[in-house]
Parts: sequence; C-alpha cells; structure tokens
Amino acid sequence: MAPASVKPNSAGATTSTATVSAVSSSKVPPIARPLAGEPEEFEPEQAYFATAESVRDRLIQQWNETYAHYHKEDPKQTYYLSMEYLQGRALTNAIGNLDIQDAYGKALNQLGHQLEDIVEQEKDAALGNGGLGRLASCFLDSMATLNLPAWGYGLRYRYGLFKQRITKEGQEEIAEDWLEKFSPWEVVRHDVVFPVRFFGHVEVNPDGSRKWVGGDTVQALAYDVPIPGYKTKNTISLRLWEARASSDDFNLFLFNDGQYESASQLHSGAQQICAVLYPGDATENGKLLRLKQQFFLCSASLQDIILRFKERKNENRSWKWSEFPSKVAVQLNDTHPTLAIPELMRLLMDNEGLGWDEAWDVTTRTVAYTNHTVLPEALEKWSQSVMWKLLPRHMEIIEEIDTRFITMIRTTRTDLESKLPSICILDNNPQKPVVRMANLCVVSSHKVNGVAQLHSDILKAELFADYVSIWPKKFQNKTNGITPRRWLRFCSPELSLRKFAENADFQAEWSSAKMANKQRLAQYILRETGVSIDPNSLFDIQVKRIHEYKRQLLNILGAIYRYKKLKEMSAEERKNTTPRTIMFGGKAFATYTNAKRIVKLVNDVGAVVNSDPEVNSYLKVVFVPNYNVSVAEMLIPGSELSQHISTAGMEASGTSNMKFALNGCLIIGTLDGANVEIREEIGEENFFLFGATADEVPRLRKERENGLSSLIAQFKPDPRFEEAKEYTRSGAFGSYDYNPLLDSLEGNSGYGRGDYFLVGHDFPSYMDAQERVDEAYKDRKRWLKMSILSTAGSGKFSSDRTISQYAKEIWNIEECRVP
Ligand code: 26V
Repeated sequence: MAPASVKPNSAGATTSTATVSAVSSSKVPPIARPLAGEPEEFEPEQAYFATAESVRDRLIQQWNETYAHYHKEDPKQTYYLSMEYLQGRALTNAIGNLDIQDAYGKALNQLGHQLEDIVEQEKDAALGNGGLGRLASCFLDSMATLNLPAWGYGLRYRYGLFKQRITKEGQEEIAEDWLEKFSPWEVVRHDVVFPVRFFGHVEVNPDGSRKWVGGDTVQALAYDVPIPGYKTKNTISLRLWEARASSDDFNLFLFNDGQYESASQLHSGAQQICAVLYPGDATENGKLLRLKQQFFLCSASLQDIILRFKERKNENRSWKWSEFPSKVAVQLNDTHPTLAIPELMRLLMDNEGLGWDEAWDVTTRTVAYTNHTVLPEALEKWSQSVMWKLLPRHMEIIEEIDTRFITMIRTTRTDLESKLPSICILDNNPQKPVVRMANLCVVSSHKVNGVAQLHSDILKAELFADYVSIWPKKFQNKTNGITPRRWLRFCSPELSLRKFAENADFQAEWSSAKMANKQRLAQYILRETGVSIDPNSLFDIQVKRIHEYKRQLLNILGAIYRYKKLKEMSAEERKNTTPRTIMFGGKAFATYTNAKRIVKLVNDVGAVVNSDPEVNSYLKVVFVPNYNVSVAEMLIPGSELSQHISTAGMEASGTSNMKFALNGCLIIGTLDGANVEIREEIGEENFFLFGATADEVPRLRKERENGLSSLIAQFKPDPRFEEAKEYTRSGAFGSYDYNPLLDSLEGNSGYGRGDYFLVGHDFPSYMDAQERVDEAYKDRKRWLKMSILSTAGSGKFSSDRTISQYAKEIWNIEECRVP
C-alpha cells in the first residue's frame, strides 16, 4: 500500500488563503494572503501566518518525499518516544534550515516588514518542562540533519508549560494557550487514528490466550509536525497524539433527551487526557491522569509503528516477527514511556499470536532506555492497585517479567539473591505496593544510557550497580548535545560567522559581536522588566528550572554578599570593582514552596539593589520573567558568564551549559554533569571551578548526619556565608519572612543537620571563584581569549555527535538520504 501523502491543512476562517506571489523565485512557495486583506496591508500577525503557511507547504512537500523514500527503501527506523518536546518557535529555524532567509527576507521587505520582527509573532510551542524536553527537540533537528530515518512521538497538549508572571507575591502561573490562534506547523491526519483502551478486564480464550476487553476506549488522532534537516531535503516528523472520544460514544439519545452533561461526559473525559502537560499529581486523580497520558502515548505510537512495519513487509515478501528489531528501534526518553514495554508485549502476544519467549525476544531487542536523573524523588513508581485498575493486562505482563527475572537470579546468580528486594520490578511493600519503572526499563531494554560521562559512571557505580554485574554490556554513556543551528547560527549570526584566529583584529570583531548581542539583550530587559542595565558591565546569567539542587540560592546569597560589601565601600573603592549585572530566569513548579521562595527572594533583592543609587552602577540583579526557548535565544548570545553550580552528582548533564559555552560565555561551575567534559574540552584555565566533588558529597552528607564528622569538626562556618544569611534575615530585602528558606541551609557549616544541597559547604570556594572572575574580566584581552576558546572548544557538544553515537551504538541505523 502506498503511503497516503499529506495535504496542507484545510484552513479555518483565520487562515483561509488566496495565493498571490510575493516573491519571484520559483523555489519559494508564494506568501499567501488571507481572503480578508491585501498583502500590502498585512498586520505583522497576518504576515507571520502567511509566511509560516508558505514555509509549511514547502516542508510538507519535502516530508512527503522523505516518507515515500523511506517507504521504498524500508530502512531500519528509530522512534523516539517522549512525553515532552520544547520546540520553541519554528519559523526562524525552518527558514534557516531550508537556507531560504534571503528570499523570504526580501519578500517580506516588499510587503513592508522585517523578517526579524515577523518571527516574533510566533508563540513558543512549550510542550515540555526543561532540559529533557529541549533535548528531545534538539535530537529531532539532528536526526533530520543527519538524514536518519527517525521519528518523534509525543502528545499534543492543549496547554503546555504555564506562563510565568512576576508579581509582588512572587511567581504567578498563567495557562498558556499556544493553540489559541492555531498552529501553522501541524497537519491533522484524519487518516491516522488508533483506539486506546483504559480499565476493563482480561478474558481467557478457549486456547488459553488472553484478551483485554471492556473499559473505555478513546481515539488517538495524529497531528504531524514536519521537522526539516539543515541543508538537506530530509524532513522528518514529530507525530503528536490528541485524544478524542469515539463518535459512537456520543449518546445522541441522551442529548436529544436534554441530558447534555451525561451525553458529552465521554467527550470531556477523552479531552482531559491531552489537556495539560504534567498535571499536578498530588491527588489520586492527578496521578491517574498522568498514567493515562503515558499509556496513551505508548499505545498509539506502538500501534502506528506495528502497522507501518506490517505495511512495508506485506508489500515485499513473506516475513517473520523476529525481523521487527531489524526494522524498528524504540528509544524511551526517561521512564515516562515505560509502558511501551508491556504494551509491545501485549500487542505481539494477544493481537499477533506470538508466544512469550518470541515476544520477549522481539521487545528486548527493540527497546532502549535513557536515564536522565538520579534524584530519588524523580524516579517514577506507580501504585500497583492503580495500575491493576487502569491496565489489568499490562500488570499481568509486568508480573510475569518480574517473576522470570527473579527466577533467573535465583538459578544463575545466587550471589545477588539478597539484592532482589531492591532490583526486582514490583516493590510489594504492604504499606504501598508499587511498580518501579526504572527497574522495568533496565530489565527489558537492550541498552541503558546516561546523559553525561559522570552521570553514566554514577549510574553504573550506584543506582544500577547490581544490574551491571548481570549485563555489563548493556550500559553506555551518551553525552548530551545541542543543535548548533538554533543555538549559534540562527540566534547569534555574528559570532558564528567568525572563523577563529587569535589576533587583535579578530578579538575586536569578536568583542563587538558580543557587544551587539549585549545591547540587544539590554533593550529586551528594559522592555520586559523596566530595569535599565549597562552593556559595559559583566553580564552574568543563571537560567534553568528553579530547584534547590541547582542552587540558585547560592547565586543570590553571593549577590547579597556582594551588595553588602559594595555598600560598605567608599566611592573610591567601588571604582576598583567589576560592575556586574546578575540575571536569573526560570520557572518554579507551582507546588514547590522553596523554589517559589527563591524566585521571590531574587525579585526582592533586585528591587532593593537596582534602586540603590549608591551602588546600582556597580551591581544590578534582574529576574527575567517567563524563561522559555525564545527568551533563551535572546539571553544566551548576550551573556559573558553563566552559572552551572548544582551540588556535584545531582545534575545529570545540563544542556544550557553547552549553549552558553558555544556562544563564547565563560562558565563558573561545579564538577557536575556535562560541566566536567566541557571543562576538559575548553581547558581548565578557561573554566571557573569550585565546590565539593561528586565523590565527596555522600561522605559530607553522612558525616553531617552522624554528627561525628572529622571534616565538619575542622569546618569553620564561613563568615561571608553567615553574613549574607544574617543580612537577609535582618529584613534588608523587605518584610517577607525568609527564615524558613534560610533555615533549610543551617547545617554542614559546623552545626545543625540541614543543608542537604551543601550550599554552606561550597559557599567559600564559590566566592573565591567569583573573585577570580572579577579579576579575569579586568584583563580584557585575557577574557576575550577565554571567550573565543570557549566557542572553539564546544564542538563536541553538538547533538549531531550525540545522535551519530545513538545511531551507531544503540539503534544500529544508517542514513537514508532523499535524492
Ligand atoms: C524531575 C522531578 C520531578 C519531581 C520533583 C523533582 C524532580 C527533579 C528532577 C526531575 C528531572 C526529571 C528528568 C530530567 O528532566 N532530567 C534532566 O534531563 C536533561 C537532559 O538529559 C539533563 O540535561 C538534566 O541535567 C536533567 O536534570
């Protein structure tokens, strides 16, 4: 069966178009105009939609060619399953990847617009929380660029990540309706629909085979987002599923009878599934909804994958299921899509009639798992009783996987028997029986990888140590990467144009490119926050989700100390200091109290410091609201120093560190995540290092808990740390009660039992490193050299390298270039 080709959306009222050619080049589809107006009179928003649709049509054409080519060649294909994607804006990226900036820039000029302004009209697609989602999006860009037959699968959330507003109270969350006006980048596929079941029960057929029946069924409807590669025709797909009620579920009888609510109950039930990204799971209902989302993604994607496999096979010749892993690789982005494992087993056994051993062989050779965190609270565990209710057949399968694993250990690895309570899949603790998703992933995947060398080493030595002794070859490292297209070429064209050299002229060019980015950023900050910042000051940035382990609190306490010292100096002394603008950005999870207090503290400090005429030409503290991909594209090119200061061993990789380094920004950081490798690549003399190392951290914590520490006995509370906390407690930044937040830091500095994240322990070495930063910045030539070396040393962190390694060492797929 030939693949149905995709047609552009039949547009709704806002997008009805009549085509007029605004460009002469036949390579470029015309910029169309809405029926309602003349292109010459386009408002910026209309110009955006018209441009986007024109680019989109071109992408769809390439996407069709790519799909047809894959269908013909039938290569092994990778399917990347992720609950999150942080795509950001698509227009600049698409135009850049297609290398058609000039044609579209000219066409828009003719209509009286600038491309740079028009792209600002687009809303970010923020279907993710942070690094994990952005990584998935960078990976798609690299897969397309490397001409790899690979696709992404995800969910089409109606509301993505909330919009952050800063008020006097701190962070406020606002629902972000990214589809309000419609997205020109997706194509609805009414021809791609699969049923997904929830609840119900298991029936045994006369032949002993089992079947999941009853319960509720919702329909998964596909929306395809075309993903262009850079300077290649290959255009892959991000397929996002939306949940719809089956039309026969709509009870016309009840509706006609006036019982509107009951009649449409099933519709609203189905709609809830994709309503929001990560609904709070504090309640049982919230947990159930999240689990439904995960299964919905896995079931729809696997049905689609299996159908495609069968279509391609049927066309050619007779085939066996054992060939499936030579055509399909499924990558699980963290444990969120773990249910793909029992769902693939179920589809193979119950629908396709395979026996357990054959189905298990196919499944384990198909699926691989990436771990993105070692934080215990982030390792997913699902209640067994909830799982039995929602997915009874899958629980049978998970039990069987567990039983077979336990039998294998008891017969072949008696030395590990005592470890079974922690390494088996089902935790049958009678208080709270749960399924440990990471364990299920490790047991069922052919490869397991961490996301930076240090993180992978920690996984092997700690979290997964016992499994390593069973399957030593299963574990790998794949250090994360970022796409250099979005994160240098398109967001900082000046810097990327410069070939490296180390002479004075080159340094001057480099410096002026950076200055232009800083000025652009300063204007943005003024517009968004009303704070005026000096482009000649050192631009120092920390942007990431707010979390205690990422230690924004260390940064702001350092800023508070700096402010206090500036206040104590004479006007003459101040002139010898390095003026700084310290910028923060990031969202706090809505229910994470300490994270929200940190946001409030940063804003309160900013309010006092920025309006203090005595010192505000030497220090500004700015909180940039609503950090997202587009804001990052503004901030990163304009930064000179960035902070990656997590407690060692806790940040699996970090990826913004790579984006900053690539943009010639120096790093102050701990030996954590990918910082370790960045420092190796750009040279230790170009990295401001401080803090305890990952192997010291457990010891420091243990000794603190035991209270008998030799280390802590020698440990003198750093007077600077005490001073910064005291100053904050004194009310210098307003009347808000910061005591509970600061109390979390008491300990590990000679007394107390708190400070799990070792802020007090690392404070002195952090402040010393900051002094080295101030000194280095005074030596202009030295700083520029370090900056250039940062960019020059960042090549390793291209996601093209990461994806090539996945392709070769995990997926076993090869390029399939569209001619
Ligand atoms: C999730 C949660 C959820 C509940 C409360 C606390 C908490 C803390 C952390 C997480 C992280 C989940 C997985 C994740 O997003 N990991 C990130 O993955 C990035 C891409 O590999 C990596 O660069 C980041 O270091 C890592 O934190």
